[in-house]
Amino acid sequence: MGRRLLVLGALALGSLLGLEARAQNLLTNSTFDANVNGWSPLTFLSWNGNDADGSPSSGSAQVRNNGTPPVAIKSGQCVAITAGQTYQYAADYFIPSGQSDSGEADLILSFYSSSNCVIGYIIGDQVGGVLIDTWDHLAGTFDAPIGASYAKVELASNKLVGTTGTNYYVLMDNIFLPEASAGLQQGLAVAALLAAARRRKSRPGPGCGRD
Ligand SMILES: [Ca+2]
Repeated sequence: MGRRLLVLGALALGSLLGLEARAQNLLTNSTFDANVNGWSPLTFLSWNGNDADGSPSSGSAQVRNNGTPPVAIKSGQCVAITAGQTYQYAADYFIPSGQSDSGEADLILSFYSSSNCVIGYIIGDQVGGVLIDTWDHLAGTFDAPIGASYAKVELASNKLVGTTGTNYYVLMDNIFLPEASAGLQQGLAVAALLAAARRRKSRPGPGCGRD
């Protein structure tokens, strides 16, 4: 039985890793190939030709912050999610040097019960980075709480120290919020396969009483 379970587990893991690789991004215009359409508000957002992967045919989103520190300026997308599932979120960021203000690039994940992602806030999570003049990666994982039906992913230019009115800005690219988590689905699928194998083992059919 041990060998059968091992094979089943390996097959399940292989197929599930494939699922993760194919996981659909719930966000639109996440690589900013030509513009920043689809993100809101657009007031402090503009397209920048500096692409995280160095692609000449893509760019990134520039998030400007001319507020009085400490203050974060954000732009995001609201998408439907499933309560109880585990969600990963990730992005690349770049903070240019030579700015008179200092801060960080933040990626924020917030869960809501309402479809407008304005009212019905339940809980949120965020990751941030402060490296200068290099593309760096941000990533986090969070369980969608009971009662949540929508999630908002926001790009934020977070000015921590500086002067009022100065346009501190960060670039963000490759924003990723995959569909319901591979991790949890993988665990459930493996458990189901192992349970099925155990049921078959305990209910021998004609001519197959032993493994
Ligand atoms: Ca890009």
